[in-house]
Amino acid sequence: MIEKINHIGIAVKNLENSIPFYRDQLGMEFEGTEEVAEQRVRVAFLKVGESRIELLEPTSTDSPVAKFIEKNGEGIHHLAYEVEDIERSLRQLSEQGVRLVDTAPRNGAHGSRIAFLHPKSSGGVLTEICQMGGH
Ligand code: CMX
Repeated sequence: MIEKINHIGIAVKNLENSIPFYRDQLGMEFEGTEEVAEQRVRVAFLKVGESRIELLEPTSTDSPVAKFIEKNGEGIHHLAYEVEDIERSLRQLSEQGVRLVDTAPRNGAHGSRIAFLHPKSSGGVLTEICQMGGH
């Protein structure tokens, strides 16, 4: 089902303060920022081989990322795996009893379609599956 690790999401309070470490100190290729209104976050992507680091800044106090930072501080927020057919993957996971946050895909960055699995079903690691392209 899983093709590769698409990205690792890292919750930050402020993108502009966080980008220089990854771009300038670690030397990653900065691919730009984008607002994902549906998730109430602004994201920055930095390329690492075939994968990316996704920095997530909350755009409102009721954003899931704002709640995460309030509870845990800044840090690793989720792992995103790329799948070929997100509807099929969601169906298979649901049939196997995995608890889903999203029963249907929603819009992510870069025209992707994404869905989250509940961390209670995945050993405390918030897990995203994503399919590239599509909207
Ligand atoms: N990683 C691990 N555990 C997490 C978590 C995370 N990122 N976020 C929340 N949790 C845990 C909490 O610690 C809490 O555990 P306990 O019950 O043991 O205390 C439990 O999940 C419930 O957390 P909560 O703070 O009460 O929050 P909610 O139940 O309201 O929401 C969740 C939890 C996962 C359903 C919600 O954060 C969500 O829907 N996340 C997916 C959407 C998202 O994060 N979008 C932003 C990213 C956008 C993008 O990549 O484009």
